[in-house]
This record gives sequence, C-alpha cells and structure tokens, in this order.
Amino acid sequence: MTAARDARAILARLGVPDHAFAEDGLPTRSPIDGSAGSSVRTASPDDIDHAISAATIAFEAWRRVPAPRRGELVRLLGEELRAAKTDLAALVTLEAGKIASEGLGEVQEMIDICDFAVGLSRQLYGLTLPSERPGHHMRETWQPLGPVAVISAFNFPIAVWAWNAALALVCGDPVIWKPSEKTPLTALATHTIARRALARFGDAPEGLLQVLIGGRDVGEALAADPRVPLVSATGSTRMGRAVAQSVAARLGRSLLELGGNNAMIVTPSADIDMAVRAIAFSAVGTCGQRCTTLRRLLVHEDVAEALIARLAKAYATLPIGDPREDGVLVGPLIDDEAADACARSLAQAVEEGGTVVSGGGRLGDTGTYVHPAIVRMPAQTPVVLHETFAPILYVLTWKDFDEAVALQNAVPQGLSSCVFTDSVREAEAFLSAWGSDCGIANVNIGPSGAEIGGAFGGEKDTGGGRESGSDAWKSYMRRQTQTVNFSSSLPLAQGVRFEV
Ligand code: UN1
Repeated sequence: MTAARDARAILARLGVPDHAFAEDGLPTRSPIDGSAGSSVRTASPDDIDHAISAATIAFEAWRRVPAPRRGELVRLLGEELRAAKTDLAALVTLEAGKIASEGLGEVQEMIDICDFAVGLSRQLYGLTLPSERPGHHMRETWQPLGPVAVISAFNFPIAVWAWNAALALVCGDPVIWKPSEKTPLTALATHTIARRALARFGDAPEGLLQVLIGGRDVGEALAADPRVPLVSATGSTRMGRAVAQSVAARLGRSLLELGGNNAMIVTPSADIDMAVRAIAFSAVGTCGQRCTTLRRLLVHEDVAEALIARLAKAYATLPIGDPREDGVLVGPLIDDEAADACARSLAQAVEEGGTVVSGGGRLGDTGTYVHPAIVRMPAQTPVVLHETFAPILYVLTWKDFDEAVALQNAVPQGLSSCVFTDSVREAEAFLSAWGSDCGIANVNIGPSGAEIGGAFGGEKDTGGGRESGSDAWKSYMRRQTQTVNFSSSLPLAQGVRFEV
C-alpha cells in the first residue's frame, strides 16, 4: 500500500470534507515513497480577505465569552484530539515522514497544550498596583487582542498550530492558520477535528478557527493586513525576517520562532553513556529536521576521540527507512530539495576543511533517505553557522570551558543549548548571565524535545518570540492599565495642579 493511499484512508476516516480537495489544487506527496496524494484546494486572494473578515466578526462575539467558557472549547478540542490520536499521528508519519513514536508525540504535545490552556482560562491574571492618589486604585488587565495568524512549518505540522491556537482561543482570539504547503493534509485533518469540538461546544462564532492552504502569497497577505494584530510565524530566518518587516511596517505584533543552530558542550566530567544517547536522539531524531535539532557538538579535546568513536559506532547501526516500520529510528527528509541541501552542505563542509567521520550520502542515488552524518570541523566555518535542516552533526573541540561557551554563542541563532557535565561550577556558569545566550539552556539533557510547560523560543536570528507555556499567553493579549477614582475629588498624579 502506498503511503498516499494510507493517507487517503485516514483522511476519509477523519471526515475531511471533499470540498477541501481539488484536481488543480496544491499537489501532495509522501516523503516515504514519493507517492502522490490528493491535491488540496488553495485559498484565493478573495478567500484570504473573507477569512480575515470572518475572523474579525468572530472576535466581536468571542471576546465577550467568559474566558473559562472559552476554555471549555479547548477542553473539547483536547478530547477530540485524544480520540483521533492514532489516526492523526499516523497521518503525521505519512505526510511529514516522522517515525510512529514521534508522530504520537506530536499529537500528545497538542493534547498537553490544550490541558495547559484549559487551566490558563481560569487564570489570565493581571496585577493590582498601589495608586499614589487617595481614593484611587490601579490595576493591569489582559484583554483579548484580535485575530491571530499562525504560519507553521512542515516539521511540526500540527503541534505548533496547537501551541498557538489553544492559547489564542482562551485569550479570546480567533485563529487563521496558514500551514506549510508541504503538509496541508495534516492541517486539514486537524481542522476537521477542531470543527468537531466547535460543533460540540455549540455557540462558537463562525470564523473562529480557519485554515488557508497556499504558498507564500497567503502568508504575505496575512502579514500585511492591519486587521490581524498578531502574526505568529515558525520557519526559516529568511521567512521570519520578511514577515517581521511586513508586520512591523503596519506596527503589528509578530511572534517569531525561527532557525536554531543548537549546540551541546561535553566536558571531561560528562557521563558519556548519557551524552551518546542524548546526542543520538537530538541530532538524528526527526531526521535532523527539528528547530531544536543538535547541530554542533563542542567537546573537550581529552574526551573527543572516545566520544566520536562511540557515536560513529551508534550511527553505524541506525535503523533508517520507512518510518511506518517498527524499530526504524530515521525516516526520510521532507523532499528532494532537502536531500539536495543536505548533500550541498556536506560538500561545503569538506571544502571548508571538514572530515566526514560517519555517514553522509543518500540511501540509493535519489530519494529522500540519507545517512545521518558526523563531520569534524577545524573551526566554525560558514557552513557551521548556517542551519541546514538535515541530520548533519558538526564536531569541534576545545580546551577551556570559557572557550566552549564562546563557541556555543558565536552563531547567529539562539534557540536551544545544553551542557553535559558533572561539575556544578560548569553547569551553573553555563546557565549564568555570561553563559548560554539561547532561549533554552539544559544541563545533562539534549537540546531538543522540550515540554510544553516552558516558554519555547529563542534569541537573535531565532526571532525572540516565546510560545507554548509559562506566560507566553501574554503575547496573545492586550495589556491595559486601568485607574479608577472612587473618591469625590480629582487629584492629579505627580502633584500637578490645574484648577479651572
Ligand atoms: C520545532 O522544531 O519547531 O522541543 C519545535 C522540541 C519540540 C518542539 C520543536 N517539543 O523539540
């Protein structure tokens, strides 16, 4: 059975309506076997305009619904996702090429953020502040913001929508989703599941949750439209820069989660067994296509040879292949273009003085399956500074811990980072103000696979946004400082006198 046929069966089972598909629409293809799937209807400029109008109208009603009641919709969404978990996860595998366990993990991440958002719907807390004026009180309140555009990437085709949508919904905001053009099927399936939650909820306004399938033009239209106060975009730094400029030109707000170039520092006291396991998952998992994938291994010169030998041994036995099969740990890259980019970066690394220690190259001459590679580099040359979305691990050595931290920070991106050490001094220095400059910093844990409870995102070229847990919800709301005078006089702040 081709992957595309498997996908079609799941889409039918999940009840994705026929009108979502069109012969002349966006073609789909599974990276597993290259089989062509159903073509998907794309949004016209009119569709985009209608979607934004409908979201604007929905906002009028939704912002009046009490937040805990809004949370009820997200609770139902979590229930529907639980019920559809197996099918939806299998579709992630078929469309994005993730192994089964990671497909399930992706849907679990959606369920987790729903649970988080339901609790949040009874919080969304503000502050009360002492007023300098007698008989006055001051408070800070968080109000719904308006329609939120979510632009998501193929590598977490649905979880990133859920991070945004679950928070936006409880915050009182409608959501317009532009999924990656590489993964429209999982988006349509998710939208269908969300519609079931909307139906059970009963009186949610039309236009509260919408999906627009299409390419760059859709993202550009959403970024440019002043009716969309927040654009949350996940993807390449190049895309994020374009979105940010367009949104900033109209003084809108953008929330960006862009490229990473994540490193692990391994010190002489590190538990090497644990490091090897962490490296394997974070460098090779999702075939190197997470924003949080480990791309740079910075290892102390005394332990480098032993660690590289252990890694090369582990890489040699990696089960690569059809991600539907039990035991496979490395599935395909998303498409031929990604496999070409992987090959180009490896060639560039060698040109820049790198030595391929393990892997590299395709399985067969064409196709999207590659051997994860370990490449020793003499320095952080241009190829190392660049995020290639593929399983290539660059290895560099260092002598002095400060030098390691400097190397970790000397790239344009700032998403995730970690140190493996048994030294409390090194661990705490890494986490200090002069340590890692990333949004995520871990000790004795790889850089990928974050939980939803923390704020997710990073600095510099990663875009500065924070999504998911902690107080990331504040990005989806409008802060209002309120002062109420309950006295019968009108004192002015700062003692200003103005008698008329
Ligand atoms: C991404 O790669 O865009 O921390 C998101 C992780 C996942 C999310 C990654 N929970 O690796």
